[in-house]
Amino acid sequence: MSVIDVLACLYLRHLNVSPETVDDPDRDRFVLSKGHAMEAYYAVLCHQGFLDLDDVKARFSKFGSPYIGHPNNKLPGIEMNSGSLGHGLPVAVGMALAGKMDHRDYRIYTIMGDGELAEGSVWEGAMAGPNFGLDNLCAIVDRNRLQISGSTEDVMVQDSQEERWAAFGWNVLSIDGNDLAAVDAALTLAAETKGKPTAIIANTVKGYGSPVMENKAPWHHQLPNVEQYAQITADFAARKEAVLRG
Ligand SMILES: Cc1ncc(C[n+]2csc(CCOP(=O)(O)OP(=O)(O)O)c2C)c(N)n1
Ligand SMILES: [Mg+2]
Repeated sequence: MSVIDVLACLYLRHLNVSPETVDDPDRDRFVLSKGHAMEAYYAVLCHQGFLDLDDVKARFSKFGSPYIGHPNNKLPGIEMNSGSLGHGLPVAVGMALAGKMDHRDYRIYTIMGDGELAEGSVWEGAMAGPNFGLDNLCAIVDRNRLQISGSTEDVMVQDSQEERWAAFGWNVLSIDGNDLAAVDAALTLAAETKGKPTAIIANTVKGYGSPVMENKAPWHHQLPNVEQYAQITADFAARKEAVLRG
C-alpha cells in the first residue's frame, strides 16, 4: 500500500506503454525492484488492461499459476523477474544505457524499497547512472522507514537518503509519496531533467489507507482476521471515495 500511489500515477499519467505496445522497442520500461509489492502491481496491471482481474483472482498463488507473489516476466507488461532485492536498479541502468546507445527516446523507471538499499548492488547502479548521464532513468525509493525486521534506522541507519543520492550525482526530489499530486509533479520534473538521472525519495506510510495496518511492520506478511479485513476494506473504500472526490 505504500507504493500504490506511485504505481498508479506512473501507469495512469506517465508510462508510455499499453497492452498493445508491450513489445514495441520504443515503449517505456518499468521494473518493480521491490518485487514483494506484486499485489499492488497486479491491481494496476489489471486496471490498465494488461491482465484480467477475474483470472488473477481465480488463480493467484495457485500451484502452476503464472500469477505468483513476485513479478513474472512471462506475463504481459512485466519486463523483469524480481523479488531478490537489489537487482532492479542495476538492470534499469542497463536498459537506460541501451536506450541511449540505440538513440531511442524511451524512459526507464524502477521502484526500490528503503530496506532494499542495504544491498550493495544498488549503489553500483547508483554510481553508474550519473556516470553515463542517464537522464532517461528515474529511480524511486519507497521510503516507508520499515522493513521486515522493524525500523530501517534500527537495522541500518540511512538518513539522509536525499544527501546520499545527491552525492552520487543524481537529481534528487523528496516528496510525500502518498500524495498523488506530489507524485505526478515529481515524475513530470524527472522527465524534464537533462544530463543526469533522477532519484525520487517517496516518503510513504507502510500500509497506507487503513489505520489497522499503517506503520506496523508485522503487516509486511500478516493475514487479517475477519474483523480486520472488514475494517481494512472499509478504510480503503473510504480513501478511494476521497481520492475520486478530490
Ligand atoms: C536479496 C533478498 N534478501 C532478502 C529478501 C527478503 N525480503 C523480502 S521483502 C524484505 C524487506 C525489504 O524491506 P523494504 O525494502 O523496506 O521493503 P518494504 O518492507 O518496506 O516493502 C526482505 C528482507 C529478499 N526478497 N531479497
Ligand atoms: Mg521499507
